[in-house]
Amino acid sequence: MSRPVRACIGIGANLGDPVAAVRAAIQALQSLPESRLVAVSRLYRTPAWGRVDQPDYVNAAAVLETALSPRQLLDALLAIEQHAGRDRASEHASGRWGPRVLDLDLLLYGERVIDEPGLRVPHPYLHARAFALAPLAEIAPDAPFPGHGRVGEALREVDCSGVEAIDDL
Ligand code: A4P
Ligand code: MG
Repeated sequence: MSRPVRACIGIGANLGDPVAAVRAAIQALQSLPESRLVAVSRLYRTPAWGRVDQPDYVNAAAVLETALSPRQLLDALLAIEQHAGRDRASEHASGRWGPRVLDLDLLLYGERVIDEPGLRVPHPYLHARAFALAPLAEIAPDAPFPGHGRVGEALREVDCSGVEAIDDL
């Protein structure tokens, strides 16, 4: 195994049973090859961002130590989404940032900056999204966030109203 890198994953869901979907995604992350799950945040209830005419989301974040390349990791995340029953065809009918049964985003991959077709890291909207930064800052406040200092610093720049950890689980 080549030298592992710390990768940060954002998890989100707002259709069906979102709490169960997020938990199942965490289980699936635990089983990824050449990877070790090193931290998982609490689950958060968050107001929908981007398009507000949809249910609240459940969001969480995870940190993996992985020897997978960024592209291999993204492909593995997309496979987990698909396994969860995500149907991109019907989602595209409802438009960008619409509701979904499970969404996994590669938020950070060490300190790498990647801009390739189908793969951008850091995730292009991470700096603007309290629903992703709040769970991530819970487990990795000092993670480097290229272009924005560290995760904890970026969190202080966003509006976190309505983003709340779910305690009664
Ligand atoms: N892609 C490129 N870079 C990445 C990356 N770093 N991580 C490509 C993940 N995917 C990446 O993804 C479309 C394609 O982006 C993937 O096939 C991959 O090749 P998608 O999930 O279908 O995204 P989308 O809906 O077309 O747009 P976008 O901006 O990627 O949506 P997001 O970021 O997934 O956001 N509000 C709350 N409160 N909580 C949420 O979790 N999520 C969304 C969706 C909107 N509002 C939300 C939430
Ligand atoms: Mg996504």
